[in-house]
Formats: sequence, structure tokens, C-alpha cells
Amino acid sequence: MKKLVVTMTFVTLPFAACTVPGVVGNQDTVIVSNVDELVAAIERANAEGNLEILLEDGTYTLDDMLWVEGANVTVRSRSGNRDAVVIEGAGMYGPVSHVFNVTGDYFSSEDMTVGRVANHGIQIHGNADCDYPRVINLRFIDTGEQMLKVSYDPGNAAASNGGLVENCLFEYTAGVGPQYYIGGVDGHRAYDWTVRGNTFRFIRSPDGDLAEHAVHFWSDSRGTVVEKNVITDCDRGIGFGLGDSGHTGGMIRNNFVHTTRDVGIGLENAFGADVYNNSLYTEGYPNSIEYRFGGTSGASIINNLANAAITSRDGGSGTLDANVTDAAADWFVDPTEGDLHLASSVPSVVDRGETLVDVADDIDEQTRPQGPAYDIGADELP
Ligand SMILES: [Ca+2]
Ligand SMILES: [Ca+2]
Ligand SMILES: [Ca+2]
Repeated sequence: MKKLVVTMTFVTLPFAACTVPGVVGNQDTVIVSNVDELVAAIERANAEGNLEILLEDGTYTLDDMLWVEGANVTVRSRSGNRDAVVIEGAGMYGPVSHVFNVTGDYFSSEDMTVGRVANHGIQIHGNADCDYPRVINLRFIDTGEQMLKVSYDPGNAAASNGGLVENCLFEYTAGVGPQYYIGGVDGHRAYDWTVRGNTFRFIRSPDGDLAEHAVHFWSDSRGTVVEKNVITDCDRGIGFGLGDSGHTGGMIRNNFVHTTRDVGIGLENAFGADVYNNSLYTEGYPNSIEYRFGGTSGASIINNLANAAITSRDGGSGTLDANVTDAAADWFVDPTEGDLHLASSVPSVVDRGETLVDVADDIDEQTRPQGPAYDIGADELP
């Protein structure tokens, strides 16, 4: 038993870099200030692994995507200012498909803007068993397809484990995307990923078609945690599963979700998902949350605050408790801009929620409960 615990610790602490010899080593650091130096640094990273690449402020315009095959490679701005370092292609209709195409484990990208490419800002190759990527404080803009993609191969069992996407901004600068096959974070066969504290806006299709969700995990993904994100002016909000392509387990909690064309949270053939304490403002669609198809069972949908219905479709089943689905616009600070903080102490919301051990705080990281009981929705009033 003791041996098993040691093994688990080894696996679940991937970033204790110095303590995992043979997997992750100490990084050398290289500073670059133009695109040729960046490309050379990536080549070194692929040959040697264990390299931190710091970018001086500026715009880095690529002639070709950056393949990252080395393990434990970090790419980030030296200044820490994500608006001051831009790595870009030649636009959504240009010849550069990606900024980063990643197969190496422990890839970390931080504090930059990436985009203006034909396909993806970052693609994590689960099909190549690429594990433990970190995507932190990036701004993703203007990609021809999904901004951050986790790919898989139906013909092999490899999956991407343990990714973290935190404090990023995903947006189309024109207020709309180029087509329907777009999304924010799009994970296929991703295991135990966390998407936390990000903002998604204008993930929208230009015509009658629907864009993918701002956050979507499917194709047998499992254990996804989606929390404390703000989604606004998007076609669809958060999805676990789609059609026959399902999801297992996972948690969706403490998110603000404003959508304009379709569902805020959608479970489709999603087994055992927990949907706790989200606030949803849904325009142009009758349902804020749907749990759908026979493969959706064991869903637990509790303490959500919405202005539209929470609805089973096509045989989806679950447990519902303490949800409020008649929220008015003026209950929220600025609902059509995605600010779903409570504007006042609404009696049917404040102190009316169930106590949930899996929801220790709110979207502002305020401890729950304040006052005698949990508030419903993502915002606990102080
Ligand atoms: Ca893996
Ligand atoms: Ca309370
Ligand atoms: Ca609060």
C-alpha cells in the first residue's frame, strides 16, 4: 500500500521538476528577441529538452508553426505581460496553421498572446501521449479553428493527461469567428484536465450555424474540472460530451456563463458529471442547462442560478436540487457582458443553497458559506 501511495505522488506532482529524474530535469534558460532566435531556441529545446525560453517584448511573426517535441519546455514572456509579446502567423486564412504544435510532455506556455493562424493557437497531441501541459495567462486571438485543441487518435489508446488552462483570455477580436468549426478549449480524450479562471468572449459563429462550446471536452474525456471561468457573448458555454461522443465524471462549478444562441451548460452522454453553483444568463435559447441522451446518468445539478430552464432531453437523467431558473436580468450586475455577480441580495437566492463539500468557495474565492448558508449561483454575497 505504501508503495502505491509513493507511485501516485510521483505521477500527480509533475512539476516538482527537480525530484523526477529521467522525466523532468532542471531547465536551462535562453532569452530571445526575434523570430529567428525563437525558432533556434525551439530546435535546441527539441534536441535537449529541459529548456525555458524567455521572449523579450515584441511581435514574433512565424513563417511556419513551432513544433515542440522536447520534454519540459517552457515558453513565456520575460516581462510577464501577455499583451507585450505576440506570437502570430499570417492570419486566419494564411499558410501558418498553428503557433505551437506540441507532442512533448510538460510543455508550459505563459504570459503571451498567440493567434492569427489558420487552425489552432496551441494543439496538444494526446494522440502522441502528450501529458501535463500548462497554458497560463495566455491571450488567444483569431484562430481559424478551435483556439486550444487537444487531439486524439481513435485508432490508439493514448490520451493527454493532467493539462492545466488557467487565467487565459480567449477571444475573437472582430466580435465573431470565421466559421462554425471554432471553439475555445476543445478536448478529445483528455483525462483530468483543469480549466480555471479564464475568460472566453465572442466564440461565435458568423451565420446560422453554431460554434462549438467555449469549453468542450468529449470523445471519452474524463475527470475534467471547469471552474471560475467567465464566458460571455459565446454561442455555447460549457459542454461535456457531444452526441455519441461522451464524457465521464468531472465537475463544472462556480462559472459565469452568458450565451447568445444555445445552451449555457450541455451534458451529452456525460456520465456522472457534477454541475454545482454556476450562474447562467441565456439569450436566444429556451434552456440554460441540458442533460441529454441515455448515456447522461448520475448527473448532479445543484445550486445553479439561471434565467432559463434546466431540462432533460432524449433520456438524460440526474439529480436536481436547489436550482433557480427564473432569474431576472436585474438580479445581475451586467449579465450581457458576463458579469453575473449578484446586484443585490435576492431573497430566493441568498442563503437558499445546499451545502456542498466540493464547493468550498465562490468565483471570487470567497469562502462559502457567508452568512447562514450557501448562496445559489457562482457568486456568494459577502
Ligand atoms: Ca497520457
Ligand atoms: Ca450565503
Ligand atoms: Ca462573491
